[in-house]
Amino acid sequence: MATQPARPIKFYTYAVSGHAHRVELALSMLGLPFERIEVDLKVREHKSAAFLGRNPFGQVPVIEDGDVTLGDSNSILVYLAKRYDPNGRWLPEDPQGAARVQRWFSVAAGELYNGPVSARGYALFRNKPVPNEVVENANRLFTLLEQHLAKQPFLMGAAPTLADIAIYSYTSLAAEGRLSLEPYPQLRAWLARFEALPGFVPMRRSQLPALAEATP
Ligand SMILES: N[C@@H](CCC(=O)N[C@@H](CS)C(=O)NCC(=O)O)C(=O)O
Repeated sequence: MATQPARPIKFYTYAVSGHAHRVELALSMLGLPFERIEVDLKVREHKSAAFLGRNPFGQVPVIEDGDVTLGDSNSILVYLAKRYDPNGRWLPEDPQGAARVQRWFSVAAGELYNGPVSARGYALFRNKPVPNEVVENANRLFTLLEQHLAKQPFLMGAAPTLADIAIYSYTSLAAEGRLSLEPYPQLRAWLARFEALPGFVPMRRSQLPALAEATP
């Protein structure tokens, strides 16, 4: 199996998108060459005919790797690991391991989306109070993660996997949704452990102040 693409992977992104940050983490942690292409959500470039041709859902992130075009962060994570991580370090092949990673992808698209992602949408992009229900959703998830990470260093056990990448970005951005991680020491320790991994890249923050009107 090729462990490097023939040409740099094209990575369509938006600087403050946590979904896109997941993909940037995977590209970087797998040591893959890539070319960043900024999609300006503020001018609705993601709804242009050209971009809809790449992703009919009109969302970042998207990658193009040779003749493969893919949208959706979690599906891109699976593709990159299956194609470029021959040892299955980031995505176990065994039925139970694969299913457990998928379960965290479901959490990323479900509980994480309805809690921390949504809170950030209200607070950062719409400058509105975060509804109590969203705060409760987030704290329910953080409590569950806190208990889970008290037993093991990473979500799947001793080593990091795609599950950690899928959950990391928006959890680390909790404060931008006016959510506190103060009551969750195990969760904060996991964030620090993840940030110490080779290839870790922080989200690029430089465009943040201009973002109030850029509603993902
Ligand atoms: N399921 C998608 C969700 C991606 C997503 O919500 N992207 C946002 C930016 S964080 C976006 O492009 N929003 C614009 C829109 O939905 O119109 C994924 O996991 O990649």
